Amino acid sequence: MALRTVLAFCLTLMMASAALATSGDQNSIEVWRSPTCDCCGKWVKHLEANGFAVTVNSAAPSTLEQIKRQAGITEDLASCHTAKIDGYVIEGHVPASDIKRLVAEHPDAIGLTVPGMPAGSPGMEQPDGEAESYDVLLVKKTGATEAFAHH
Ligand SMILES: [Cu+2]
Repeated sequence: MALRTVLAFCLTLMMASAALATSGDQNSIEVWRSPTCDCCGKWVKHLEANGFAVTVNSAAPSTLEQIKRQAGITEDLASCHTAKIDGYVIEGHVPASDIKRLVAEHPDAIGLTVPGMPAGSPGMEQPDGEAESYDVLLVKKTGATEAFAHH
């Protein structure tokens, strides 16, 4: 291989790994869920369909509970699955678009939650098309919440 070709190849590799490094933090999301949780699996598919690289961990209910509390998700803010991305916690059926906005805006906060499991949220699609309106809440470091998005 000519030296110039080798150099060009190295440069391409370097650029590719640089691109991976910058997008890695904001695209890689780790999820903890109960192995029997059907809507959790559907939410993971929603994230993958929106370009996230998802790592899924099966966790027993007591472990899940512990992960939520350690992340600052109290019982009234809790839902089924818990995820972490770029230093933030994502609780429940948060739409991928809101996660992308969170990591782009990078607010000083714990993360986002959709408490409970509203019908029609990503992963909670109903066979009859029923959809409730719901808020995505930004959880501040003080534990206070504010509306981040409304759907
Ligand atoms: Cu769910």
